[in-house]
Amino acid sequence: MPDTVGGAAKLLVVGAFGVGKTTLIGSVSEIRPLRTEEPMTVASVGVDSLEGIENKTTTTVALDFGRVTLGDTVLYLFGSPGQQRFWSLWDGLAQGAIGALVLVDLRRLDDSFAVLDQLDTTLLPYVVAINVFPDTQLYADDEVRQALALPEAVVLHCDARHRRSSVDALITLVSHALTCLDAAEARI
Ligand SMILES: Nc1nc2c(ncn2[C@@H]2O[C@H](COP(=O)(O)OP(=O)(O)OP(=O)(O)O)[C@@H](O)[C@H]2O)c(=O)[nH]1
Ligand SMILES: [Mg+2]
Repeated sequence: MPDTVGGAAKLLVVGAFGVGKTTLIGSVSEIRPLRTEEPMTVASVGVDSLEGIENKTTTTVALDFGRVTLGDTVLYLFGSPGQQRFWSLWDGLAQGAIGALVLVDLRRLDDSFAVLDQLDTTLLPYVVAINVFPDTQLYADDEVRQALALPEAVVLHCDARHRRSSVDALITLVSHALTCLDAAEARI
């Protein structure tokens, strides 16, 4: 790595089907993101709901990968597929990560519970990022925490299409992950 790089960290971007994971990694990545998009076919009708995301024509079948440098730190971003049928990939994706950004679509909040359960198996620190769509009804952060049954969770709002907003979400995640790491070290 060049001398200008002070450190590097791996982050996960997770969330239910169609919440904007690929969009977020694409909006922040300084390299052309690696994508594994495949067209959605009639086979997914009735399985993957497109309610609220009617323009979506492809889905991630393995992972997204991107890179962004913030200050002197390089962040490697790994996005997971949204559907449970692809979750065998999670173990490899989570290895070595310091934290996870959990993207949530408040219009389809129920879809997020399975992701949060899966995330629990990794023991990674995470923050909940509400990806705001035009018809998203907004709630206070405490209401979101209550609805997700996560009273302690860090909650933020973002627009995954916009770099600044996505960068802010990642900064919040890194800061939270480092706080958790410090707390874990202090306990040793
Ligand atoms: N209005 C709005 N649309 C968004 C936003 N983020 C994503 N979209 C749209 O929502 C759709 C889903 O985005 P993706 O990035 O493919 O979602 P994903 O989570 O990667 O989906 P899967 O990998 O299939 O689970 C796309 O049509 C995006 O253009 C957002 O912040 N606002
Ligand atoms: Mg995707």
